Amino acid sequence: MANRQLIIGNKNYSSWSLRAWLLLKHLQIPFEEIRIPLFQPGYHQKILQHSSAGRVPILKEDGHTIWDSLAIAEYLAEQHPTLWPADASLRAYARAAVAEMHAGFMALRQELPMNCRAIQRQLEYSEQAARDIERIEAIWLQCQQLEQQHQIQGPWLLGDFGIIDAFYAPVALRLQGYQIPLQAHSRSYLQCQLDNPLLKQWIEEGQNESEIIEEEEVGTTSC
Ligand SMILES: N[C@@H](CCC(=O)N[C@@H](CS)C(=O)NCC(=O)O)C(=O)O
Repeated sequence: MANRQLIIGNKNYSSWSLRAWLLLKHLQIPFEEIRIPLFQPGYHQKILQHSSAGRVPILKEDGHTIWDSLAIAEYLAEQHPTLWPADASLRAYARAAVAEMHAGFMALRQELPMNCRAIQRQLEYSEQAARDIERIEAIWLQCQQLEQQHQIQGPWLLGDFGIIDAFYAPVALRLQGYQIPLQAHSRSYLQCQLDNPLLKQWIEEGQNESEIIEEEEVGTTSC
């Protein structure tokens, strides 16, 4: 069996870690999980022991190190091509949507941090964050339209669960946690994400963590 470790941050807060973890779990690939709680004294040194990039997630397999969530996803897809849609045009769309997530949506990422413990919170957010949410809803809608055109069944974005769904899973948590009003098509995809037993497992484990990162605690709890 391969010697494989996934180094992750706090389950409660680390959205990039969640993406890599979900893909490995979905593929039922065995791995040792090494959790480094972020922004605790000495955390950076601990990450540096695994990768000089100093960020999680990091996948270590049989002596090589992959230090970025998208690179980990692509690495897994080489062995498991079903992580991308089979059709070339859908695959290109999925890759573009994943690239947009990986490189963009800065306002959403900054203002609505992923926080598994944020349940029914209320939050004021900027116009830019609102535009990010609008854009995400447009991507999800176009995925559903493409599925119809290609006669593919949902409930995931472009066929079976894949990299695109892993990349938008933390977005679902953010939209749910801060009670963002959504169109019907987005609500049904959000529910599909929240019903995923693997995401449920991650959320539960995140909620049970003890560390608090004050900067990531935003919004107020409604009574
Ligand atoms: N582009 C990287 C981003 C990784 C990243 O920013 N990870 C955060 C946790 S979610 C981190 O390691 N933060 C620690 C720090 O900033 O010191 C990826 O996709 O993996």
